[in-house]
Amino acid sequence: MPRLSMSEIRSDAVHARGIAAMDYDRSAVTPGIVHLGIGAFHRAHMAAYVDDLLKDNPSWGIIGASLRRPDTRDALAPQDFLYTLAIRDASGTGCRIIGSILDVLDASTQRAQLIETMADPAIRIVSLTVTEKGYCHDPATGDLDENHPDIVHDLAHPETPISAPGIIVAALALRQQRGLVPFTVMSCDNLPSNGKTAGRIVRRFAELRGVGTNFANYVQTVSFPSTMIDRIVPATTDADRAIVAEITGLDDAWPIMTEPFTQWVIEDDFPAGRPPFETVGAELVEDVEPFELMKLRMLNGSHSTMAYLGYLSGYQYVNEAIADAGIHKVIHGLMTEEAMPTLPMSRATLEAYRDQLLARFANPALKHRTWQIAMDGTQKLPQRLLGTIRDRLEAGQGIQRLALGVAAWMRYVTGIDEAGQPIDVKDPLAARLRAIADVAGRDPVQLANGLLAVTEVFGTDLPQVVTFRNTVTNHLKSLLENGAKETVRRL
Ligand code: CS2
Repeated sequence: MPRLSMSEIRSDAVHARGIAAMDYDRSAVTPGIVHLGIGAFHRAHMAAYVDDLLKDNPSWGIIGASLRRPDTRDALAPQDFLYTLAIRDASGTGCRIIGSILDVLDASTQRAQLIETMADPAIRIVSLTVTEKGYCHDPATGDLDENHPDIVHDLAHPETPISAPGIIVAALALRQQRGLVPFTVMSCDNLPSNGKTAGRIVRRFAELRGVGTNFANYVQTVSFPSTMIDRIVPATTDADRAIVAEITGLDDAWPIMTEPFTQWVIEDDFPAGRPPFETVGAELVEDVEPFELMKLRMLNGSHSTMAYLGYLSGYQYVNEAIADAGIHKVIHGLMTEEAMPTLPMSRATLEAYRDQLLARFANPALKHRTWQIAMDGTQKLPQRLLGTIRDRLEAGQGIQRLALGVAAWMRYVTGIDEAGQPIDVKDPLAARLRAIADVAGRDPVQLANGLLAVTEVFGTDLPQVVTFRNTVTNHLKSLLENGAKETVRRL
């Protein structure tokens, strides 16, 4: 089978299959955006929006960068950085070829080139999907973690940074030296007020780097619009590669599988200019926060709760978990009774959003693994479940289902499943969590106490709230004694 490439997509065979591919002249496209974290999520979401607008706005091509591994570059370089986006649901799979990514740099071997590219006057936006942990922050407070090994490294070696804040600040310093206006930094990660968080972290890093008042003032002028980004993107498998090859007749080393739904809400604050994102379906607004809160608390809060309960119940995929009547009821209740009353939108809007989410979770073609979502719980819990819990406790309201989500995470990070088999817990704090679990054994009180003392997750306030501590501990006791399915059934 021929490899996907610019010449292959012009072939009659591909035309005959009716595969949509770039309605623009790719050779006329020039870069305007550098994207840090060129993973599956970016390629299913922002890169597709940009692909839609290049026809009329060819100066907004994307240079992608991966901060840790060369795998995306290695997969895409031999295919002219093209890839297939496969959109799947029960009715079938539709493929299109995306060409908006013009190059991919691997920061670990091409760092100088990446920073130089970011300092190019043509680059007006630096966007990010580096995942929660890529911000090197304390998830509970949202402040830069000054003891984070990558930050310690970057402060000692500011010219050869490895962290996202370090790379951004190095590029900004170069732009300032050259008398260029700064680029806009657009976070596309699942963090509360992601723009504000990115801004706080970059400014603090710049301050610690200490390159003078002028630079501090320059960094103050950088804008950090917040965005709410939404599309479910499971990790690509070999089975997916085979499905895509069968449809397109081309060998794509790294196609991206996603759902039909997509949403992007962007704060309109781009002093250095931006492409007309609104012409391709994005919503440009003054304040993204209500949208972000709704998404984090309803979609992501449900996702994490389903991931832990589902995994422990033996469900490999989200659609299997949500098909379980007990889990469905917990998730429906978590959204309706516990999350929705904390959100500023109208009841009708929230109900429609909830129903749409339940249908999206049930998409049988997505094959979204519970294990994938279970990853990095320490970075996700604060904004997905704990913020909602804080608001409800303050208002004297119940937290049964949210607390079950937290307890299921605690049970999951013990690293042993209900059949006594090891769980591959992926988390920056995995070793610490495991050590706590090993000391506590199967004692729910000790386990809950040990994990609640992880202040990066729970802060210093929540562990002191007796209702919270007791509700979580009772659920954890039941999870350990009766298992996840039975605990869900009883709730
Ligand atoms: C998921 C998200 O992996 C996860 O933690 O909850 O990636 C989710 O699929 C996206 O936020 C959907 O927009």
